[in-house]
Amino acid sequence: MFHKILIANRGEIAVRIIRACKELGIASVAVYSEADREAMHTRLADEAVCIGPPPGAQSYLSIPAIMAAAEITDAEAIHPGYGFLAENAEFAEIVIASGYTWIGPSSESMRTMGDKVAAKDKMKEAGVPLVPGSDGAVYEVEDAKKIAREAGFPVIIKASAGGGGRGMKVVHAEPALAGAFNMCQSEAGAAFGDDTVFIEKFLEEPRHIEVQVLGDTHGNIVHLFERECSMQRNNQKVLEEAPSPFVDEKTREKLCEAGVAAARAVDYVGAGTIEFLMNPDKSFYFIEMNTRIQVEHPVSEWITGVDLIEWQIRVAYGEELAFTQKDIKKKGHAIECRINAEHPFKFTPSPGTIELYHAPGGRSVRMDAAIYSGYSVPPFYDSMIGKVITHARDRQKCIRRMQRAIDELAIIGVTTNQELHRRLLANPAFQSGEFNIHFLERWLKEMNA
Ligand code: MV4
Repeated sequence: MFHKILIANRGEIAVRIIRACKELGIASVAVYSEADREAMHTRLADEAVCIGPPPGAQSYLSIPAIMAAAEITDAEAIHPGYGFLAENAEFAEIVIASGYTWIGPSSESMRTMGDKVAAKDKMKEAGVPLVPGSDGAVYEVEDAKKIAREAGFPVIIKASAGGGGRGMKVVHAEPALAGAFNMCQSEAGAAFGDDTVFIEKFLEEPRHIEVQVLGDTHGNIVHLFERECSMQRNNQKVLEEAPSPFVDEKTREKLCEAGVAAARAVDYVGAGTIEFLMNPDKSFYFIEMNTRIQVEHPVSEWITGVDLIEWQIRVAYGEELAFTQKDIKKKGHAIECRINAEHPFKFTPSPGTIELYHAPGGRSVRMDAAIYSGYSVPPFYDSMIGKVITHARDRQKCIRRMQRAIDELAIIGVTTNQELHRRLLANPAFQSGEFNIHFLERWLKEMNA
């Protein structure tokens, strides 16, 4: 096994990875910005190297600074976590070319999935269902019109280099198409240095459901069932759960099989997520693949008993998965509430010093966070400061347990979205499982009105 791993990240995910290293007997190296001298990941790792000034671009996104830290500490492998450089194929290539192990998929997998047109091409070949629309890139307004008429309005124009909600335009009728098409093209060129766009039928009331997969270097790929991720605002998930309350066993089988087929199509190694949109009639379509560990991975860990970070490390070392698909059983229900340092209804960031932190505990409650009493939340990064995860035999018990955990959580000194979670967990639409990607934004608007 590896003797030493460098974690190219911060916050709760850096802490999660350091904890996994300790349990595997692997030494950990934290990298930290000048704003993170007192951060939890800096303190918990066996070694810590300062990599630059607070802004991400000068620290957690600085490839030279991170490579230098790996060299001076003699680390053998680099775990990128999520965000920052996690889906940067060039970084993965530099890591490998410099003689380190990349704890993640091949740079080829990352590059294919990062290019949404190339990704959809591969998925088509693999028989994974795609949203009706253009077969590949669209370059001319006239072609865009033809494709949109065929698919039927509304349509959505997406940047091939975009993803995660960036570089998209919805068009409701033909008169708006040319303007939106040209705008999407030029904005994509400016934002990503690639003006390639494609067109899909716009699904109006879908759910966002994703499949967790795990592959090794021996050609084995398994899924860890699906996660329901529809509870979001501005493309930021707020609460996730597994399994999805909307997915029946027959749909689950097809969905998870499609997830494995998608991963197999790019010879996927490591932990990955296939995102699908699911219509009210339960038809589902691939939209993109995330080639990294995700924030919400603990809900999949809890319903399957698989430690995803441990297996990311093991398969990166070359180990074969110690279980097959039939060994992976789905047990009970898990929910994750993301705790953000922000106003619960205005969503304005609230950095500052945490005067008091008390984590919830008790049966089947997990808190993944990187905070402590006296810690100052820096203003330079994401507002997510932790996650509460609960598990129970069924969804209703899991909701009750989460309500209890959210009530127990105490964070004083910075404003958090704890009250949003309290209201959401009590909401009848959430409790019945009848919601889609629009629910949260509509509900917030309603509450304000
Ligand atoms: C869509 C869509 C409707 N129809 N594609 C947004 C994030 C990116 N992963 C894809 N997204 C969407 N693609 C078609 N053909 C609606 C969205 C979308 C969305 C998807 C998942 C979660 C939240 C969302 C919020 C707004 C729009």
